[in-house]
Amino acid sequence: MIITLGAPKRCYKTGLTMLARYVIPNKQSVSRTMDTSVARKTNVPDFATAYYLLEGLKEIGVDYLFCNFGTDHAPIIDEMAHRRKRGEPMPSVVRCPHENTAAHMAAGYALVTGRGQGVLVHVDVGTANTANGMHNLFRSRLPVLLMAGKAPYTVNDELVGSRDTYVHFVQEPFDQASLVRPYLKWEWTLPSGVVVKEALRRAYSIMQSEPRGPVYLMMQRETLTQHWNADEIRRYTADQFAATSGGGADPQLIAALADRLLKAENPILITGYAGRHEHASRAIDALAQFAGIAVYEANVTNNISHDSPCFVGFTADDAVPEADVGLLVDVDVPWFPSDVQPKENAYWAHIDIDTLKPGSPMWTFPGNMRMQGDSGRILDQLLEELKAKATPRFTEAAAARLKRIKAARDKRIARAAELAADKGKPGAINPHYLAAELAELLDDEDMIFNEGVTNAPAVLMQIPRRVPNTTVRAGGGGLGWSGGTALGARLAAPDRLAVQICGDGGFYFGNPTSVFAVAQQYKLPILTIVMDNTGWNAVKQSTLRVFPQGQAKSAGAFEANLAPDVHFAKVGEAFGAHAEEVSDPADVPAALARCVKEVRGGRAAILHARVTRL
Ligand SMILES: Cc1ncc(C[n+]2csc(CCOP(=O)(O)OP(=O)(O)O)c2C)c(N)n1
Ligand SMILES: [Mg+2]
Repeated sequence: MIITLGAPKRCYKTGLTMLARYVIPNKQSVSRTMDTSVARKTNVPDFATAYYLLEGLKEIGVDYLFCNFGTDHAPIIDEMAHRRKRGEPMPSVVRCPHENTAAHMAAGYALVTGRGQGVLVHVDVGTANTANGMHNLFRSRLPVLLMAGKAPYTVNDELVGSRDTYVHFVQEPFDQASLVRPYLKWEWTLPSGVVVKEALRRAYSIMQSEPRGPVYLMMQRETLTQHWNADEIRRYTADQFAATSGGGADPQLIAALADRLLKAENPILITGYAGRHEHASRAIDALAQFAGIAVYEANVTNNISHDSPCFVGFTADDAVPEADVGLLVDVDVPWFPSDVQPKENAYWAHIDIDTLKPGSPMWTFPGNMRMQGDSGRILDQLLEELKAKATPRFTEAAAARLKRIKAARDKRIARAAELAADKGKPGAINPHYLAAELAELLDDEDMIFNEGVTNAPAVLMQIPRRVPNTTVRAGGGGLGWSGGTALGARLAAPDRLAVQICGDGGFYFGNPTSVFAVAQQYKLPILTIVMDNTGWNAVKQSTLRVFPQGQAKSAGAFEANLAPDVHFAKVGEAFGAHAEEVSDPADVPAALARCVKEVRGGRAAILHARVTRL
């Protein structure tokens, strides 16, 4: 059998592809050459698994593959060329010099469209480089289909794709998926090309089902080069193999919660990521206005219009100890229990697409009642019930609460204006002022990727948003996400400005050469603003929180300072971006305006701002 198979495979390698494309050494070819009882039609086109992989990806709705290639992808690369030559559909390829860019581009794309895309990386090493991204996607509940090769399993040239280079012998760990497993909803190694489309449909259904998240498919070269007749590969259509969406709630629970709200004196609502869905945003606003509920964002994304009369701010610390009925809506960390504790007998209702938080070993925020599902639908049900039950006394009380909420709103807005009025000094621009100036230049639909770390609150306070999901933070804590995410969002929404705001530390983490390379090569202009405070302020602040009078403080040694006198803008310049460095607060408005103009005109821009030092 080995002799029979050997000859055609070598022809394949030396260029007689037509012959080899029909006689490929796998179990199926064996059946044919051995003339066994399994009848195969010979007049049906026959292609490699990689061909069906690309076709299947397009069929499930993967329009983009964010790729960082290696030896494992030879069969895919060859089939890409075949499909392109024949004009057959397949996902567009975006080559990313670093996997961190690829993973986060998929995040940005999914954030805007709701659809997970493909990230194709090199065996274990490429997978390891996506771990930070997978952490962020998982914690942000964003779908992505991560794919990687695996080292070939044949070493003696038995099959097309056998090991043929050094790295194939050193790139097979015992458990490749373990590199990203904590952040996965599903993983599999493709066992045979005959199920490739079924596997893709399964992967897609899982990543798109709520709560969404990453899935991981591994593939060996020998599997990708197997040939199958077209009629052996079943299609799994979206119509028939749908993903699971979040549903509404049990009417009995809704009725019970409405009764609580009818009697509440001081109800509040805290949300973190409900704004991912526009209808949830509308539902929160409508319920809050009807019932006089103060809304706080425990920020991942902005969730309701900051113009809403019920939106009070980004921390509920003052309100939590006073609230008698609280709604936690799509939120991971509503407050820090070390800072604030809820009132003893308060009633908390937890409405979330992910009430269990199974990805977190510890999660102990209160929930006298928990309703898992689509928060928009559940809040619509609740509002309907409340309207049916509302008494004049309730309506009066709600109106009185709205007045109190307005006072809290006005106070917050005045405080923000006060903070922005101080422009800072040369070499120490006040981040509040910078953010407020940026706000002047943005349209409602423009998107901000806020990786400002200790300056993130300034961005939140000074750039009020009207459209939900237009200021975003990663649900995870892996720094280096904002550049790639901005690129992916820009790809999905070419008419909207995508602004990456990061600290100097975050800029390093984001593999900026890779980000600017993609911006240049694929004409994806983004605006990058680096708030450079000369190091890791978060690290310094954390040390001070734990040891307010510690040795690090006495010595002034926080292990937080980074290289001084760097010129970050030159990184962008190297890739054709418009580049500016700004130190004097007086120069901020004009510099920002020039950068925004460049980006709107089609060229990436970077503004390195020297802000208040840590
Ligand atoms: C990948 C990764 N490594 C390390 C950290 C730990 N960390 C959290 S904040 C921070 C400092 C970030 O510095 P910068 O972006 O300049 O923001 P700043 O703290 O100065 O506001 C670090 C190192 C992290 N969150 N992610
Ligand atoms: Mg910093």
